Amino acid sequence: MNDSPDSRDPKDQQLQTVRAPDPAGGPLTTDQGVTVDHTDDALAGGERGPTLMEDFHFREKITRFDHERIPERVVHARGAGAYGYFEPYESCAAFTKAAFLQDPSVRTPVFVRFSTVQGPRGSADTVRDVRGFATKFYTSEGNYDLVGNNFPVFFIQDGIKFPDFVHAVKPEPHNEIPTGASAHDTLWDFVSLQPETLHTIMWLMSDRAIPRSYRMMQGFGVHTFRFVTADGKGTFVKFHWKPKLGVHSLVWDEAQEVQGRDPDFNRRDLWDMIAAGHHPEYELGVQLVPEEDEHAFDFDLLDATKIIPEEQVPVRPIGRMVLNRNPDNFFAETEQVAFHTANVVPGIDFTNDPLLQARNFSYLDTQLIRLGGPNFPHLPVNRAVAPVRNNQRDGYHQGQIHRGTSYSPNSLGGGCPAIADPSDTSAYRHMAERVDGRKIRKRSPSFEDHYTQPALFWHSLADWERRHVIDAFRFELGKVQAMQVRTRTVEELAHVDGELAAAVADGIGVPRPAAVGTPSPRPSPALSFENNTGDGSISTRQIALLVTDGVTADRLSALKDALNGQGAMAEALAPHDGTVTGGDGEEVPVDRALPTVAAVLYDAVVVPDGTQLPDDAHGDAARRFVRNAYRHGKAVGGYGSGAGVVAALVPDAVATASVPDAVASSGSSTSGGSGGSGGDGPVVDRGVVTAGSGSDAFTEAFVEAVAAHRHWERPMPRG
Ligand code: HDD
Repeated sequence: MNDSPDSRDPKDQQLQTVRAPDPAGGPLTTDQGVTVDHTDDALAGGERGPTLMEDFHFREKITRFDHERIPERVVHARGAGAYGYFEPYESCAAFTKAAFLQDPSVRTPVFVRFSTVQGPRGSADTVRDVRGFATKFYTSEGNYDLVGNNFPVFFIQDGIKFPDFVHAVKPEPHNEIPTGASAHDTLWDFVSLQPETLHTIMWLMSDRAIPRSYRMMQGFGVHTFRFVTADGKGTFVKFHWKPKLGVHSLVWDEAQEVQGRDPDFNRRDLWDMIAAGHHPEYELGVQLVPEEDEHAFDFDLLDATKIIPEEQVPVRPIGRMVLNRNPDNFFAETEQVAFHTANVVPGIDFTNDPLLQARNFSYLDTQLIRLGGPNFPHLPVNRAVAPVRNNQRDGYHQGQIHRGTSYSPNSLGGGCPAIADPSDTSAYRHMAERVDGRKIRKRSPSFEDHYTQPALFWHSLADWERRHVIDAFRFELGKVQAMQVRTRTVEELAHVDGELAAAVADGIGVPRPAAVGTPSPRPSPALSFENNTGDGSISTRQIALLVTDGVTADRLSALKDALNGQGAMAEALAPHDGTVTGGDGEEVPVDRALPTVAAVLYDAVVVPDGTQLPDDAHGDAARRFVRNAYRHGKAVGGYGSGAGVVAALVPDAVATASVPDAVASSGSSTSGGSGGSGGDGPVVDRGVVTAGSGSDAFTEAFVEAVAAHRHWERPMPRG
């Protein structure tokens, strides 16, 4: 919470008026404000007697507890939220009159909720899944919700199929297995029968589905929306969020281990970074298509299973969003926030995308059951900053005291609230799009091509990304019991790419499908991770420095300072908390005890000069740490005697090639001492950086290896 009233944004000021009184301000009370002096024993008829009905404090306390839970979201139940602001780079008046997109000096408060889709509230963060990326802009013209995902496409084309899709992907109905995962029969049964899912399934099998951090993934509005100018001119628009830190993923093997080591991995990361002042930042970009070009594409703009390749219509940056404040209370804010695709402001309108049209019904409907009635817009996190005046009344949990009449027109209430004057350009007016047609239940033929864009995605990936996609298909389908479902899915994949289908078939024990004509569209480089690496910094990267008694203290602290100076978060990990004794007898502070963490929770590791890895459980833990970091493609560094330790731990191909001569001989796993002499290096091989001493050159090379995120050329665990 920002406690300085002057620096609070308008939303924070509003929230301040409803923050509960300071608990330190007086004694415990009941809900009625009656002071309580004893809350550990219920009122009873005698020391060993029955609890008395008249104990109103007991009854109130238990009743309130019994009613603490509300239904979780039917999808996107697991999430994490944060406040922040959005500011446009320049006026967007040429294509939209939306007030929050006009003035670069005006910051609009936002609340963002990130989520997984399939799992329940308590499920793990690092499952293979789509991530929700929902933003509520508290604009001066009312709330605007951009309820997007980290994929630019969706599984189905018409919202009427949403319950079918969700029933298929959710845990199986008889045993509620698996939690948070799509690797089961019903999802793949649905996919194999519903080719429109294929494009999004390709994204789901890619590393996009296991983001390293909510701060390192893109967001997409998915649908084609409409911008509208003050003079009523419409332009089709697709929204893109691009993270400043680039798009980065975990390795699947690692993601699975993180589920056990830290099920809160992504939400903890978001919270900790905001708390530490490393505010996540995203650029908002738009793809704009003039109305007259509506039919200029070989797909339908209204089809949410399609992207507009960025090479065809470039993404134009229009502003940035910074998340800088953690909520005060998870339930009150992150759980009770209610997004709705129909929360739009003047200047932003819908299209006839049938998925969007369905959503415009579903989100309002779901909040009524989830939040218990129609007054959820008054919940603090949902309240608009813009003034709200209307004749909506009563209902459960009415939190406001309305005065005067509640109908329109009225004369007794002075005609208030007045209807906006026709000349008032700030009023929301739907675009007067011409609608003309017969009532019909039929998918447009322009939605029929289900294979070209999955193939476009496939052909746009780097080799290592494709390997991961194949492995993911093999993993997921390998968990499917029904062989006919495996076979049917592979037959569908053959329409995307023959080699992909064959590679998957070989892994899951079904025949390779017969060759079919697969499309080979021109790749879209923007789809590959390799072209979304961000600012190339090591900001917020978690770097483990493995230390023990004997570590060379001055080099260690120079390295730590250098890494932290570039925004990384370097931590000294030792077998125990407290301090270790450096080579010259100095006390070296320990940030964390090694047994409480694991390599999968870090982005990189260094074995500094002087660190001892004896042949015991502590040494084993440290060795496992280095090997795991290596296996998952992370930067691994060693200098002085640490270079030898690294050499002994990582496979020969890397180690012997990369360790400077001067230190190769000191490379036993129990080596200590004060480091190598001469032949300083550094030597760099696929992200393994070794040097005779911890010089600035070592730091520089190591920073570069960390900035690369992962070194995919290394052999990685498959599956
Ligand atoms: Fe949805 C939640 C994103 C299609 C019905 N959806 C929800 C959330 C996100 C999305 C990010 C979580 C919001 C939060 O954090 O509270 N949904 C999408 C995207 C879609 C999409 C990007 C396709 C482009 N959704 C979709 C369809 C329907 C729904 C087609 C129904 C016809 N979605 C819901 C819902 C949820 C929801 C049932 C559950 C909780 C909630 O709304 O508030 O109404």
